[in-house]
Amino acid sequence: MERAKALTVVKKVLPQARYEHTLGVVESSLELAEAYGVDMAKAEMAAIFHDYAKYRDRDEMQRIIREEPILPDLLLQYHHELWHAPVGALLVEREWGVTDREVLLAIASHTTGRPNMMPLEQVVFVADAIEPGRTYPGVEQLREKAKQSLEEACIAVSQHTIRFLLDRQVMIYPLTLETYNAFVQRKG
Ligand code: DGI
Ligand code: FE
Ligand code: FE
Repeated sequence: MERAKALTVVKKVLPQARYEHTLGVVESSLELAEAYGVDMAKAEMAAIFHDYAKYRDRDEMQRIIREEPILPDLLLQYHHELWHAPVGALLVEREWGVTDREVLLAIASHTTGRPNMMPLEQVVFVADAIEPGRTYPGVEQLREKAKQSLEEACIAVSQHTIRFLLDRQVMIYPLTLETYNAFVQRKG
């Protein structure tokens, strides 16, 4: 799909602020892809669609998770914020005919990461956290990390997410922890 067409598609399903976040993720993904030798067209497509399902009806997402054997039912026991990534990948394929497995994987893993994320997934995972519109405390350190090492940046993003969840005393999805463990192990 053309970049312009993809942007039109997501603009229709996202509120303005979320659309602007998406443009930021596109910008950061392109920078990271270029710096780390990742396919820039794929990075751009995954970034454009990464939050495609963010505002989908919760009951609809629940039904999709139940119906689709490839989506783990375990998701339903955790916060609905986790659903839009895997459901989004599925819907982007189903509704817009995006078939590139790597692009779909990058959309699916953008919230939790996953242990063996390929560089394209890492790019979107990190870009989502550091795009220019993000202003939370610590984002500047994450941006610096991302300039030095993509894998180190994945650890830092995982670490930041887990710390955020612990502080709020909410349940941590196992894959969120598995991502952190795998990247730390790989580094050592
Ligand atoms: O969609 P975005 O807001 O751009 O960002 P995101 O997809 O990375 O994350 C959405 C939310 O998901 C964020 O507020 C943190 C939350 N989240 C990430 N991992 C977990 C989680 N929430 C729970 N309860 N458990 C997790 O493991
Ligand atoms: Fe998201
Ligand atoms: Fe996002």
